[in-house]
Amino acid sequence: VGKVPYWKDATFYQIYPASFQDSNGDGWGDIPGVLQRIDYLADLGVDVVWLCPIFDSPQADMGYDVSDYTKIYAPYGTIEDVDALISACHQRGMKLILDLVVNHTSIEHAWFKESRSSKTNPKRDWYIWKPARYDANGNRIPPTNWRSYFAGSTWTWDELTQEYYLHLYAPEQPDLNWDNAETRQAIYRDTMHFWLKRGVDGFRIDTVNKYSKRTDYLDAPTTDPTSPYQPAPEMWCNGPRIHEFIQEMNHEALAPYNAVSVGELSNTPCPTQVLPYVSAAAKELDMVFEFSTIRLGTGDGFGAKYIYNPFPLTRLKHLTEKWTTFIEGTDAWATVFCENHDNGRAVSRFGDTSTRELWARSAKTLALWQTTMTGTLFLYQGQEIGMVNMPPSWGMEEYKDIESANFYAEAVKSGDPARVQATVRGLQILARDHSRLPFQWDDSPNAGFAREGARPWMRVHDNYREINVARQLEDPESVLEFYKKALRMRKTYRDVFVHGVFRLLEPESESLFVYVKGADSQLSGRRALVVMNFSADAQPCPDVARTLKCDERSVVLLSHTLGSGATVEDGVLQPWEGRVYITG
Ligand code: TEU
Repeated sequence: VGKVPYWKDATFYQIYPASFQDSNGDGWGDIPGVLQRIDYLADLGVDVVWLCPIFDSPQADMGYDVSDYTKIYAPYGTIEDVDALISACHQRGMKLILDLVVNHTSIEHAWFKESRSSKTNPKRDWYIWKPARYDANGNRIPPTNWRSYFAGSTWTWDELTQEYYLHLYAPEQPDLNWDNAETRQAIYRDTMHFWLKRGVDGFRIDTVNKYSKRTDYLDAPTTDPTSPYQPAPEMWCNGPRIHEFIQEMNHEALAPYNAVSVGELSNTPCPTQVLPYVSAAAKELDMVFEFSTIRLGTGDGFGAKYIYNPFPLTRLKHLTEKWTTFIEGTDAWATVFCENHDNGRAVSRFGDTSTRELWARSAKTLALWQTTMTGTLFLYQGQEIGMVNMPPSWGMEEYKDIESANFYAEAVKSGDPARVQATVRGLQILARDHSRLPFQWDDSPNAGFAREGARPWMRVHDNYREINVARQLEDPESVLEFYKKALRMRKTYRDVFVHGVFRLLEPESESLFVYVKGADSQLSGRRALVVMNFSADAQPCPDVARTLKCDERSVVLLSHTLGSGATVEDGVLQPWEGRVYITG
């Protein structure tokens, strides 16, 4: 591997600031709290910190509704705190990236307040306004039948000027009109230039494929007869001018600062539509998140997102293969992740939490999977200690997310008890809330997230005394210590893990996840064999380990210590056991 940009080899760590560390007892995490924990991140092996939105916001969608891009939401701290965090990261050789949310603003943003004030306001065209339609009975209906991501219409009627405005997400998140060049310039100036000049190193770019909408505003075909509103992502994802806009953004606001970028690409088929965004020659984005793996188990179509859809291991393997190998022979780059703030916890979804032992083993085996894959690795806070979903015994009142609340309300409104039950079950596995529970630092009241007596904004998990950082730091066999080892292994053999080719073996197995990583595409040089048992039963170790001459000496990492007297050559993989061998 020759000289490559730092972000390819880097381990990124996503912080959800409201839930990471509260420093002042208000039950809401803050930037001084992140500063207190910065050495923890450095020790873990983090290279780049990604901070979810900290900007001023009425918090209709946890800060993904920004009312001022240049101010910090007061409970998070001050702009000086951000400066201090930038320095603290840089002093430790780490970088800091912020979340750029510019598909939409909050309704409280000054631009929207102006835009909605009159049809002739100079900023009217900065958002997307359309007149009403009327049905056969003369009732006013929205300009199109589109369903928003958070349920209901994508259009909200504004009494003052008697028009609808577009919002792909909540009514509190009106979409900016990127077709207006003045709007785009304001976005670059007020968000990107502002923060890059202050020293941040780049951005995770929210909903990056939705800036360009189709302009014909057609109704979507009816796929959900129970609702007046229909899924219509083809109307606003990967639209006609999207690549022009992102190239412009890169040219005017990323490249001049050498800023790193990772864009969020939902609803984008891989590889055909993904490649144009991340091909280096296109000069658009350094990296993107493609969602097919992390969406496993979600129901088909928008409205059914929380109707859980079980999937076989072969599906997980197939998607992993597809998303990893699509870059081979191209100038594009991939990302590796299995958690973020919009999905349930990986160990609860892909692992096994039925016993303490299986929880630990499967959390480590998932760590092996992630740390051996090609591309830039992203970890989400708490993943490294195996944090799990909320207990199923918790009621709906513990779910605070707007999306969970709206999907639940929609199910209740349907009057169909089976749908309510299925939605609750789906939310217990998939809700965005699970990953937003307070971080579990230690066994003190409030898990060390907030001081004793504080009231955390979300309930602390019942299991915080068993699963927490302090306890895992003392235990060399803990999930946390395992992550550290696996991250070091990833760096040591970066040629095979970060940069290598991927060849899936045993593709039909529903229990084993086995692959070879090679430093070269002929697999003639250094190789790694990754063998993982994704099941709670012991499995015969595949013959390939022998064929590739993998033996005890070539094992570099084991997910758990073998029982006394056992050796890796016994030919048996214990439940949820994972092994990595290096040969060649
Ligand atoms: O998410 C964008 C998005 O389309 C989905 O991936 C998201 O997970 C949501 O569940 C759709 O149903 C981004 C942010 O990550 C998310 O937290 C925000 O709510 C959203 O944008 C709006 O800004």
